[in-house]
Amino acid sequence: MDPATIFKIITNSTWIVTQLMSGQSVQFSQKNYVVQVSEAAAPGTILLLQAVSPDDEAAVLYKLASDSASPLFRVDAQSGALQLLGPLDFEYQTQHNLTVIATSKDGKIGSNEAHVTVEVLDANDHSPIFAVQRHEAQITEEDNHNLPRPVFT
Ligand SMILES: [Ca+2]
Repeated sequence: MDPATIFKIITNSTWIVTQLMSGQSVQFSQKNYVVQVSEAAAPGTILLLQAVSPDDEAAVLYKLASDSASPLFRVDAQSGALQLLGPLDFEYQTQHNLTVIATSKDGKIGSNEAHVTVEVLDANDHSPIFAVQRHEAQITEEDNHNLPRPVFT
């Protein structure tokens, strides 16, 4: 066999393998997602992840990777909705990095993962502080001189 033919066979095999590999796993619409959420946000869906299986577009299940387990987040297995479960705290953590895994329901097709960066936005969540700690005024009950008059000046 001449070298050109051998080269052609190798190239074709590589191409076929590449095609099989890419065609046989669930594919996310993006490899990396970034979402910004205010620390004042109420619990609920903050992002919708989307992955398709080359076999059947509906047969994809989503889950958080075990190292991304957190009491603050969950991923809905069916819809791919990333949900916020509790309050975020910018002062405590400004960013959360999560890995979401998509698998095919029948398990015949390879799973895939996407990375989600949740950026926490600061909100003014401190209690208001009065410059003067106590506001006091004395009003004498029977004193009806110069009314009305200011109590605080
Ligand atoms: Ca804050």
